[in-house]
Amino acid sequence: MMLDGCTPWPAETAERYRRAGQWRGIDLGSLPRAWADAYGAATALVAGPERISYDELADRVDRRAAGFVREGVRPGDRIVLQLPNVAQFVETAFALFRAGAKPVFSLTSHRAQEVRHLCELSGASGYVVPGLFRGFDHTALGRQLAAELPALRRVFVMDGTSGTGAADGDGLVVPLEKVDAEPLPLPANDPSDVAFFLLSGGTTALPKLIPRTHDDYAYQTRTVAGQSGLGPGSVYLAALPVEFNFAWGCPGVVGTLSSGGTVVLAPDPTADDCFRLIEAERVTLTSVVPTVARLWLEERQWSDADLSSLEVLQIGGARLEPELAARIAPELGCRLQQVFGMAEGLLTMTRPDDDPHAVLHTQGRPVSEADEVLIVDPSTGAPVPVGEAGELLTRGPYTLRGYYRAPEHNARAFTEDGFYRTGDLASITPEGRLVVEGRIKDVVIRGGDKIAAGEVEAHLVTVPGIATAAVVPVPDEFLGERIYAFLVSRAEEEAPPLSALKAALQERGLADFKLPDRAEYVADLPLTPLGKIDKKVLSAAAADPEYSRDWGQAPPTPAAAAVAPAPVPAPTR
Ligand code: J2J
Repeated sequence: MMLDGCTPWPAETAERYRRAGQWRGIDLGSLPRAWADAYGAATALVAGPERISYDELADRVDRRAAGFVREGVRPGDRIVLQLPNVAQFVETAFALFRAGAKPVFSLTSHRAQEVRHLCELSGASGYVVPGLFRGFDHTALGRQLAAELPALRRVFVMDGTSGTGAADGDGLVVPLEKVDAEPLPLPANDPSDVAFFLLSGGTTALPKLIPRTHDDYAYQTRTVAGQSGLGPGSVYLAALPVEFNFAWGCPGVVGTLSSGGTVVLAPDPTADDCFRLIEAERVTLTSVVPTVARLWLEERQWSDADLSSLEVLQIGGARLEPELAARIAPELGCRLQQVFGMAEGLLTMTRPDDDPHAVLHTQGRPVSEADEVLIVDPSTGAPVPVGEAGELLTRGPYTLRGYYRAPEHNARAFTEDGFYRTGDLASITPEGRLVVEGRIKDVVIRGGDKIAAGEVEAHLVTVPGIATAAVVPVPDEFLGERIYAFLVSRAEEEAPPLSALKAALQERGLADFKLPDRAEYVADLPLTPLGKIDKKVLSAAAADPEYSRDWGQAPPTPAAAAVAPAPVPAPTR
């Protein structure tokens, strides 16, 4: 039985995946103990000065799971999990699986807007926070949300950090280290039920939740780990935040642990930290977004770190320029693996035996023989000839059949026969390799972070003085894309400058990575023949200051006033 609000695979499809051995009836909560039985004293996790064996990890997971049960966490409960790359992330996620609860993975950069939405949508009964982290008081946010949302009964605060009113005895705030009790015999999870929720990169004003089942995620991680040749000698560096599907399960943390390897958690993806860890821990595999790869290449010229252990660098999450791709092997001394993926499911990767041209210019083949991929004309839905670009549609044993509690959106995001409309434009080579050509979804991919234009627009129009807002990506050499906002101000009211807009959005509690990089006021917005805002025209205008802002309409009304861009921030991924 699947959790209410989720869409199961049709029974005969599920049966097919079981018969083919893709779904093997695995409960993610049982994995740490199974791994301990297989790999015992070997090092599972390296986090800061700590080295945690498989035995120790399983013991901690058992104790924490019992601790959660003692704190009132019940099977089926949703718990928002917002921790950085620390051992507690891994321990807590598996302890929640073990207790039958369903973690909802949140980014540490999420603020009140995002976390409130995640708590509300999931009906979360708990929120796990890092206390005071990078200057933000997550415990205070937890208190505020608990006051607003009756379902939210506990805020669990990570060990060793502080925050407003941590553990002051009112029973709401509980230190994570106290979530610890004598192990209990706990019931197993139904492998076809939801294990946890990932956040969608989104296309709508409100982010969506992606239910991932025990069986589908176990299959994804096992398959990718197998294809990546992972084994007990492998050392995976989690350079990206572990709540990102790429770092958690592609093969990432879960795939590496399933193979008896060692996971090294990097506090952030900077070259300084990561090069030091690659050298010290003899890392063999890591995964980054193109922006991080570019930073590493720049830094490589100044660093004498020994990176000779690194065999494979996976790059994915955003378009990889062939020019950057070509620099990886010669300058970092490792093999490049291109990865195209999505929290919703489908993963494609280049393989070790692919010819060099395919590795540089394609995103490789789907990881499962059961992945079904269609390229269709976005307006008619008809398949396009091989080699031509169209919208990528997919279904398969680890691709969702519906977002959580989103029936109306699901009716648009899936075809009647269950294919997920990815919103990506792609083509397939005659050899069956995917080439990402662009996208039709209304999303900005800024250094690997996904920002739904509609979400930022919905916040911008709440700022006094703003009548209409349209957000589009603008190409950027360093981040790939930046966020460009076209705005129409209200007559008689002062048009707020970019700094005031950002301050207003931050004040509303929107995560920093979603703030516009540039704002331009225009007299009106261009419309398509159907009367929708013409984002193609706006994207062209954002990229070219000379582009006429009269949008081909008469009479021309310039009134454009560009505001200076922000300084380059460090990428969060
Ligand atoms: C162009 N665009 C890409 C690529 C993803 C592995 C790797 C990435 C993700 C991920 C992931 C791209 N070239 N190589 O979950 O396990 C864009 C597409 C896609 C969206 C999904 C994984 N790789 N993209 O990035 O859910 O637009 O997952 O639909 O964050 O990123 O974003 P997300």
